[in-house]
Amino acid sequence: METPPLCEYRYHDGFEVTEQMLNDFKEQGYIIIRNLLDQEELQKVIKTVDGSDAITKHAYNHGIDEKGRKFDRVLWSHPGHDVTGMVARSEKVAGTCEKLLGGEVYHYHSKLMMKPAKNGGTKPWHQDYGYWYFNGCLYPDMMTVFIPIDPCKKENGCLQILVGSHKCGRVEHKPDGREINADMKRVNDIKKICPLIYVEMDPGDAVLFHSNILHASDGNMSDTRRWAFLCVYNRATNNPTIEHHHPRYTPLYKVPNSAIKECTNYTDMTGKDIMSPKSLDNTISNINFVLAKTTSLTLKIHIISSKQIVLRNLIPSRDKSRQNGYQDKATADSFRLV
Ligand SMILES: O=C(O)CCC(=O)C(=O)O
Ligand SMILES: [Fe+2]
Repeated sequence: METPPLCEYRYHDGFEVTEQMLNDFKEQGYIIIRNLLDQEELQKVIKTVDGSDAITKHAYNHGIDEKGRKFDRVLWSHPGHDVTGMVARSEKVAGTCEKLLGGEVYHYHSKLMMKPAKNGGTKPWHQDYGYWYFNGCLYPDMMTVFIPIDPCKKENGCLQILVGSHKCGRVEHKPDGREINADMKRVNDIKKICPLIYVEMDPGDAVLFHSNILHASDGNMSDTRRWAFLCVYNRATNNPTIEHHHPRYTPLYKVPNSAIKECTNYTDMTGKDIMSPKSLDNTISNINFVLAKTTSLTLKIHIISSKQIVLRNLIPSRDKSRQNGYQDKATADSFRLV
């Protein structure tokens, strides 16, 4: 299968979402916008995420891969009023997503994905909607804007995408022994028809992708860490039916792009509602975090309410009739947590 040309564009003064961009997003499931943030904006974002511990003090291990490598993240519900919040509220980020999704969006969450150098973990194949479906989001009218903080290249585990795979619909997600991710048999079949691309980007570039696109990233054994800032949006018309750990419809106060440069708040994270993975009985970050903390395949997961969990048996089954290998009521419940 030939690698298709990238659906890539460059940000410039007077940037507009074109018919071609809409068509690429619809048909291929993603677009890349080079230089979405200019140098000045990017430096402000870097100062906010890396100039103090205001954000990184909330980091937790998002998963340990089969080679023991780790991947940390910080996740927050609302944009807040610091520089990262201005980016998430900006016309060029949020407004572009509104055009691509065809209507008003709200901020579903943002996150800093911190893949360390030398020992950075993988993110296995998944669709974001593979998780968000279980949060009561009835439509896959959701998307992510992935903005590298560091160069994201093949060597340090950049994002990989199966082009056009969003058209395959929601793929089953199930525990792979470590985490809950897409059914690899299905992914391998999809790989035969949807070309795999490595989305190599420089800091300030962005890839905007549909919630049903299959994506993954490799481990990082290189000397360069791979951090990225991701903003996630949901259509206002897709208010989740379930109260869960990400926000239901909350109007997004958008700002002009100039607000990014005008913002001088690098440290006050008030209003972001940053997740604390330490409080299992309040907002648990996600099931992959829980899985990462356990050493055994025998897990106990119980959801007492949308805000309280304990572990219930998720036992690998030897029973051939349960080909998934897991008892699945708990699996379905646990998806709500991602
Ligand atoms: O940062 C990455 O490599 C992938 C992150 C991702 O896909 C996610 O958090 O859903
Ligand atoms: Fe993802």
